[in-house]
Amino acid sequence: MMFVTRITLLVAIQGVAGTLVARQSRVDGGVPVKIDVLQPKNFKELGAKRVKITYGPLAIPSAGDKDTGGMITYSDPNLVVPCTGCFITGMDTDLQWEDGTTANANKGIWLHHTGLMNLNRTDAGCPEWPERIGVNGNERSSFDFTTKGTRKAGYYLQKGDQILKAIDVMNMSDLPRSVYLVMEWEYIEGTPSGFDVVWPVWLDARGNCFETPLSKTGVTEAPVFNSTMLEPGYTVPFDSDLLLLVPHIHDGNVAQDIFMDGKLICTSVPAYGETEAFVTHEGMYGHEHEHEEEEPAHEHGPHRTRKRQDHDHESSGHTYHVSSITQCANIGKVAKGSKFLLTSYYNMTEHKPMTGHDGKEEEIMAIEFLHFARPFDEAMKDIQSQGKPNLQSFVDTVRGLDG
Ligand SMILES: [Cu+2]
Repeated sequence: MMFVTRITLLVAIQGVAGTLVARQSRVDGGVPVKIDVLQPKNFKELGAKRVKITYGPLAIPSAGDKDTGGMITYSDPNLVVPCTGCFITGMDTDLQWEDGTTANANKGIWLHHTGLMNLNRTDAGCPEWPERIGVNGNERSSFDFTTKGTRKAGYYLQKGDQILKAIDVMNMSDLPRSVYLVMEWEYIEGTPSGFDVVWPVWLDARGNCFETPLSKTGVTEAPVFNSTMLEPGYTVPFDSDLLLLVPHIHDGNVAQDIFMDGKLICTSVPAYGETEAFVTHEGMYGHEHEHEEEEPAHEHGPHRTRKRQDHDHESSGHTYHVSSITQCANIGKVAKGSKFLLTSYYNMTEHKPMTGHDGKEEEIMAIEFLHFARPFDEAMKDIQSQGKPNLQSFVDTVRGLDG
């Protein structure tokens, strides 16, 4: 039933909006959910809870669909969250089939991006925009603000907070597909004593408000190049604790460095093709193609950037995609006025970049989420003094980048 509704809505949006970004369509509205209760991983003694929320089905057109090319964005401006007036202590994200198994590149499905925003707060780096809480891609990073239960911290959701989630999914197969975005949320209700508020900052080579075109962030030439955030970077306006750093990059990345006042504080390194789910085969019609059922099994050994020497992926017809990336936790005290910059390293000779349906290479990304921990009272005072964010300003900026 929902499937039919969504297709109808999609057609309606495409009919009305002649200004849609080519080969990408948007579907706005509430996504149906299913909620399962799980065992919490940390702070069970403090009443922590864990739920799995399955968002979907999300109908993804085939790669051959002329309007979308198989790329679609679902945007839910009123996401079902597990609680309000609570600390979100952990988030895990996956894309799955109806039977709960992982939907991934080996089957022609790609979690291009998924981002969370709080529409009731303003962003730390770009105060005109709503607060960017986190971004994830096909690497499906885990966000654990408690560092395995060693830190009392979480993202505080207030009553009345409105959370927007955008989900970009790409279908590389010639069949339309139906997938589910699955999030596991861990949380503690109320305001347990001693818990710090996680304050997210989106650090980006493109600048705090995406003011620098990617082409201006390069300090060396493709295919082996850097993307570096230009001055002034991001300056933190309060004393705090730097709790967790989570990067987001694209295929081709080999490392990402974060600098505080010129000093290297974190290096993240991606791994490629750790499981078969993250390996595609070059296929027909110019698209990467899933295994045929009758095709004999291939051996897909792990290909980790941090260990690999050889570059055999192209000759063998396999493409190894980023399957995880390392994070940094518990960096320590950060003084007000500390300045953060980032450099991301790409090697498109060693790792094949993702290709879009227009046949062009996908743009790179160089993003790092800095999660600062702040005392509850201080953080709430700052939240209460914020103005109203402008979602349209963010949407317009992102659309401008796509075009
Ligand atoms: Cu991305």
